[in-house]
Formats: sequence, structure tokens, C-alpha cells
Amino acid sequence: VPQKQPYRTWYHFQPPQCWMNDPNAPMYYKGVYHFFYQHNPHAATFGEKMVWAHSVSYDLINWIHLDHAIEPSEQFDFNGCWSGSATIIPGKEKPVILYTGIDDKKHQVQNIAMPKNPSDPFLREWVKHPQNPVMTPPSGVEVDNFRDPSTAWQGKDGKWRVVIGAQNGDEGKVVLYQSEDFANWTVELKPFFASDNTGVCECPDFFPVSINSTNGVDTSVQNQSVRHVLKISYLRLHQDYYFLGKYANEDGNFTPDVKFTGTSLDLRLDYGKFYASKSFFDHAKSRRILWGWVEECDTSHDDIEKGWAGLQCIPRQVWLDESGNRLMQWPIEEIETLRDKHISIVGEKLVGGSILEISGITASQADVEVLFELPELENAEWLEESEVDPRVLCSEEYASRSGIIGPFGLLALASEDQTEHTAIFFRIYKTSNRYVCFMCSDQSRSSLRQDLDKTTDGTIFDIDPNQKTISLRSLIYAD
Ligand code: DQQ
Repeated sequence: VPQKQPYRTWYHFQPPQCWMNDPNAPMYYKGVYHFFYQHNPHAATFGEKMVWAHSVSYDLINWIHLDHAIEPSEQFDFNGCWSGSATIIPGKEKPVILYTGIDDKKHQVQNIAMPKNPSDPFLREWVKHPQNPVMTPPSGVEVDNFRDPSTAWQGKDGKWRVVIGAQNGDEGKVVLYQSEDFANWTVELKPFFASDNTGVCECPDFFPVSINSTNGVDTSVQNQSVRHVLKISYLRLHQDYYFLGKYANEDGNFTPDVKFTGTSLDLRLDYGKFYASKSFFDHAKSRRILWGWVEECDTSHDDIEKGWAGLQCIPRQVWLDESGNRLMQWPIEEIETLRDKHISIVGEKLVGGSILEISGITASQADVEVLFELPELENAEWLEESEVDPRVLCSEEYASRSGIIGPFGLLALASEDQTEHTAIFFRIYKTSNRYVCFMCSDQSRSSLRQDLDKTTDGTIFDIDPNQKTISLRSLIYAD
């Protein structure tokens, strides 16, 4: 690993060095936030024997890196300790981790790890349960596609339930297990969720969201005031999708409002680099917080040279929007404690085709809030929605083609001559019975280099015709 690690961000969570991927088992325990992650401590590439690295924080901003929490050591995790989640057992007030072990036969099995000393708020040492593995691939699940246990929840009958990602042939599955004592688990024959032709479902996350509040609730809450969310990371698409639906503990079924279609109608948590996300309930502030892995866009060769790869997103608070049809997300309030020098520009008129430069930003980290005041929406261009794929709309040509209301937005990380820049922009359209806003993050010009991953993506969402403003928040890091 190189001594100097160029382009480290500091703004986003990063290990001291080397490779990082999925967030694991985030939790709040005894006044401390815990964050574990998939880590290869030997190189800036995915490793043969992945470990669980561990960091702690009092504010989700400043982190203390501790020794690895879980490393391959036994038959049941000899070839790697892969993703998993924490559950805090009420009464005992003790966290338990369920994680995937790659065993000596390279089969995927689920294991338990417990803190050696639960009264240590940093939970420095973890011991593996004598009954490991507690789950092995059931019938109808491929032995190398059975992984990523979720946080468990407790039904009104007192039983624990947990979901695991899986695959059978081309079918993606989420399988449900139940247990009375958290050690002996039985599989439900009927999958909790299945999707055809998707391939494996990774890192399922299942949690309730309040119907009438931005507050979060604990994972076991089941009543009339919540709906449920099932999040799935589809490996084939490398995107995190979610399904809102109804969960009735009585029959153990989750009924999503809609099926997965494989089109832009499916709901996604993000339209940038964001994968294998995981949420947790922060009872200190009654909120649900979401973490997600920001995959590297550099080439592997570059990663090795710079000595690191991968970031975590800035943690986000997540809740159900008023319509009940989508999740809302916003960077946690603690990030605002990093604000220092303040630059404010008010009342600038944006003329079509022009660029307004925000001068005076010299810091390498910027927290940008822009409020765009909209003209009357009546004049918006017509969009034949059924014929439109937002990803195609996002193409560079389209971003720069002038319309009636838009494109307007930010050109972030622009080089002096603007040959390199990242455009985050909006356009407003009229459709048959409503107005919609198209939002795009266009990385196609983020670098002049050709060999990088420069994903460009976007989405279309409804906009209230009485809405007078659109606000955009961007947390930007520039080395
Ligand atoms: N990464 C982990 C797996 C998971 C995948 C291995 C998702 O457990 O399915 O590092 O990125």
C-alpha cells in the first residue's frame, strides 16, 4: 500500500487504507454509533478472504478505527466473512451479528458473532457462536448464492425472523427464517420475495416506515401506523431497488404494492454509485439512517496505485413521503456541523444557456444548497412519458439542448475551461394529466479519460403545479 494515498476524500467515510465495499451492521449502542464494513486489509482490490472492519463514532462524522471485528478463522468462515447485520436483543440489550461465512467448501452459510464484553461501549472484541453455522443453504437455493442476513425483527408471537438473499437459476429470492431463541433457525418453504430473471438478490433490508411522520421506527414495529419496505440489491444491475408493501406478521407474508418490472418504473434508492445499502434505527434521535457503498469509478490499476478503493455515502435519514409512494432521503443533520465559511448568492436570474460561476469556494469540501425558483409550469414542454427512458433522456446531447423550463442545475467539479464537469440538472415537462420533473446526474464529462466508469442516470418524478421552487443539495469533494 503506498504511503501517500492520493485523492482520499475525508468527507465520506473511508478506511485508513485499502479496499472497502458493503456497509455492515450499522447500529447505535450505549451512546456510540458502530459501523462495520467489508474490507480487504491487504490491497485496494476485492479480497480472497474478506474481513469485517470496525469503526465507532459519537456523531456519525468523526470516526475512530478499531481492530477488525470478525476475520476468517473457522471451518464455517474459512474463505471469508461476508455481509450481514446487527440486531439488538431487547431485554438483554445486547447486539448480535448475523453474517455470511464462506466455508471451507466455498459454500455460503450464516453465522452468529456476539460481543465478548457487552458492557464495552466500543464492542472491541467479538466471539463466534459455538453453534455456527446456524443456517446452511436450504433446498431450492444455490450453495454459492445464499448470503447477507438482514437485521432480525420480532413478531407479536415472540419469534425472531430474518431474511437472506438468494438465487435459484435465474430467479432471485429472499428467504425467510424463524427462530425462538436466535440460535436455532428454520426456513420457510415459501420465499419471502422472488423476482424472475433477475439473478441473485443481495443484501436484503426489511424495515417499517411511519405513515405520518419523518421519524423512524424500530425494525420490529408492526401496527397500523407503518408500512414496510423491502430493499434488494440486484447484483446483475448493480443497483438498489425497493418495494413498499404490506407486511402481515400473522401469515408472515410481505405483499409488495407492485412487482419488479425491470423498467424505469421500478423504485430505486439512488441513481448514482450506490449499492449494498443498509439501514438502522437510531433510537437516540428516533430516525432511520441509511448507509450505501459508493463503488469506485477508477480502474483497478488506478486503485492499486492510489492505495484505496471505495467510499460510503454520507449517511442519510430515510422516511416515507406524504404520498406514501416513495421514500425520502436527506443527509443527516450532523453533516452541517462541518460547515465553515459561508458563501451566499441571492436573486440571480438564470438566463437560458448561461453559466453563473460561484466564486470564492476554495475549500476542498463544499455543502451546496441551491433553490431554483420556477416560472409558470403551464408553458412546460410536452413529454410522451410512455416513450421515454430517463437514462436515454440523460444523454449528454440532451443535457445541453435547451428546452422551455430547463435544463437548469449545477455544473460541479468543473475544470477552468469546463471541458471536465459533472452536470446535475433538471427539466420540467407536461404530460397527459400532470407535470413531471426529470432529474439527471451526468458523469459523461466528469473526466476526459476514457477508461473510467462514467455512469449517467436519472429519474422522472411528479411535481406539484403549485410548487414554486426546486431545491438541490450537493455535498461535493474536490482534491
Ligand atoms: N458483497 C459481499 C456479499 C454481498 C456483496 C461480499 C454485495 O456478502 O452479497 O463482500 O456487494
